Amino acid sequence: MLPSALEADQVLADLRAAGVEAARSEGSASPQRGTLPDAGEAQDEQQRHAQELQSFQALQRFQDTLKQGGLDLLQPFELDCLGKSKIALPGLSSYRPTQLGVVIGNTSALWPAFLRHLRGLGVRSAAELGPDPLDIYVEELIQGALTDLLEGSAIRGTAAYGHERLPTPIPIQRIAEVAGLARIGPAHLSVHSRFGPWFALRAVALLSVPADVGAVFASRPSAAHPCDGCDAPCRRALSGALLHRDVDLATPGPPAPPGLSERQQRWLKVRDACPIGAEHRYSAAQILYHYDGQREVLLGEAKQLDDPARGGKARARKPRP
Ligand code: B12
Repeated sequence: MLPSALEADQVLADLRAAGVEAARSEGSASPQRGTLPDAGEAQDEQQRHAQELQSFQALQRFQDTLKQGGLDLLQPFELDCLGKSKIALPGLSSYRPTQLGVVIGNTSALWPAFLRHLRGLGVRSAAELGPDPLDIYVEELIQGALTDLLEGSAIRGTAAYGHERLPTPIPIQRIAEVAGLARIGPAHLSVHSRFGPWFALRAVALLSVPADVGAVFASRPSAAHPCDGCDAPCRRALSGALLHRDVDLATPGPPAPPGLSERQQRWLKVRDACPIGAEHRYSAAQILYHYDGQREVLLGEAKQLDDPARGGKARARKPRP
């Protein structure tokens, strides 16, 4: 939802006040008392205000488009965090350290949006789909939202995708960590304070606006490590998955969807071992797609697959992280 002009003005005023506060606490020079801005300065100020408002509204639309498409996690951060943590990203050097980065991810909310999209395309058989339809969907959604953002404002921007493996994958889990979205747990899964490991990381956007404009996303960074104080049952599950042993597949826990291969049942145990976010576990169909790459679940079988009484054939395929 776009804010009304009044609401937008108020948020901008708050953002500016926060900026002024930050500048003061950093000890930067404050304006001299008693000096009135001349007409030129007032005009500059007005122009800056209008541009900020435009950026703010364009970012709101960017957020709305991504959320409607199922990318419901947006975490803003100051690009300086990457430099400080020695994290490199393609294109990063053409942005200032004070500018805005956004980590884009999703919870289980992506699945129904993705299925809706495929239904809209009228896809009837798996043969009509490319090898990674979800990655393509995510990329088109983000690229589309980004193009609208750049065309509708003076912002410059780009996005790097977590699924791209060449020349090397971007360290999106470490970026999510420094951005404050989620922390890396003992089983190498990123753990969110609310969703646990039941979310995915999709892309990082770099935008040429001051980082504080990211307040529009209203997503506060989380400082505490959600794994603090946990006795890390995921560790044992991880060694079971890596060594194909050590975990009794019949141990209590949420049932694996019928038809999931034994190898992927072990990987699923790693996520299920986390005590946080179990209520946000993916549906059976989403698990079969992500873990075993079963594409039949995309074509109208999703509802039946979510019924635990239904059986199915195991097909071990390449996982779709
Ligand atoms: C290649 C890959 C894999 C490979 C190998 C991983 C590896 N590095 O050895 C395999 C196929 C094994 C794999 C498995 C899975 N993956 Co994977 N994978 C990736 C991918 C595309 C690249 C990893 C990478 O090289 N990163 C770059 C390096 C530079 O990053 P890094 O910070 O140095 O290292 C991090 C990871 O590499 C990982 N890691 C490092 N060493 C190892 C060793 C093992 C055994 C594992 C599992 C992970 C791991 O942890 C590091 C942070 O602690 C990422 C996306 C991404 N761009 O990161 C997804 C990603 C890490 N995978 C993800 C997932 C969900 C999975 C699976 C559950 C598969 C699935 N079906 O969904 C499993 C099991 C993971 C688990 N721990 O339980 C998610 C994690 C989400 C989350 N909440 O944490 C990611 C972020 C993709 C996504 N779309 O969200 N994955």
